Amino acid sequence: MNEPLLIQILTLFPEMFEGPFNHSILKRAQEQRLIEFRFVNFRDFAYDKHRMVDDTPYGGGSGMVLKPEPIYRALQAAKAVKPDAKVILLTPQGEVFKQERARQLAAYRHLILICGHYEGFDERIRAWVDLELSIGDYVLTGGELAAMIVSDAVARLVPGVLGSENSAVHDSFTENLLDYPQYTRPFEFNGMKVPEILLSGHHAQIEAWRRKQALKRTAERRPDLFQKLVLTEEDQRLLKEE
Ligand code: 4F9
Repeated sequence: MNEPLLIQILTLFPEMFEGPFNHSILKRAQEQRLIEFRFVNFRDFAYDKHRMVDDTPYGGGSGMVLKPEPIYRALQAAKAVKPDAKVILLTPQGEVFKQERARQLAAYRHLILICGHYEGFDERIRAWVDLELSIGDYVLTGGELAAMIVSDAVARLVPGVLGSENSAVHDSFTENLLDYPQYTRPFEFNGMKVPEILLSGHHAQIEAWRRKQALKRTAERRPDLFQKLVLTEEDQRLLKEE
């Protein structure tokens, strides 16, 4: 039995994670001991009598800034649990999180995610992290939701979490490609029918149709992804059809 992937999350609000992490696939993955989540509240590492985690900014200005000491101590404690942690800070200033990075992180045995909160954090915190990640160009109320998204995307790539059918899902053939359209029963609903090809039983033709739909959809909706694709001759032929 493999050791689970340990994801430790440094946050002032561990309760925020209870919903997303305790349902469905992430719940099962923890029960199966494929992944383990631990929460470190860095307020527990603030040693003054008011357990202060933030303070006013040097140089003036509005808002509060997270102090370095509680986060530093919490990080030392988290690192002591298991060697070779990859330490990640969630911030809009980080590398934009993509599937390729999720795949790389799923190969680690220990991740530490640091969630900033309030109006910002002391710049010196940056020196202690291996990687800064952004989940997109918007500002959240804190890093917690970003940490949940990163955790979810990484966890589903850990072998066993999605079951055996998972392995083929992220091969080079489907990378950077949007999904093809899918249908289930009934055959007709509100006058809308399922494409006949899907009922034909011709496996090869169905695969070709799906590939074509995925390529066309990617070209139309995500030209940025489409230009990264390495098209086969068959792909080019499919794209030229009608
Ligand atoms: C983190 C936004 C990662 C996007 C952290 C406020 C954040 C964020 N991606 N916003 N704190």
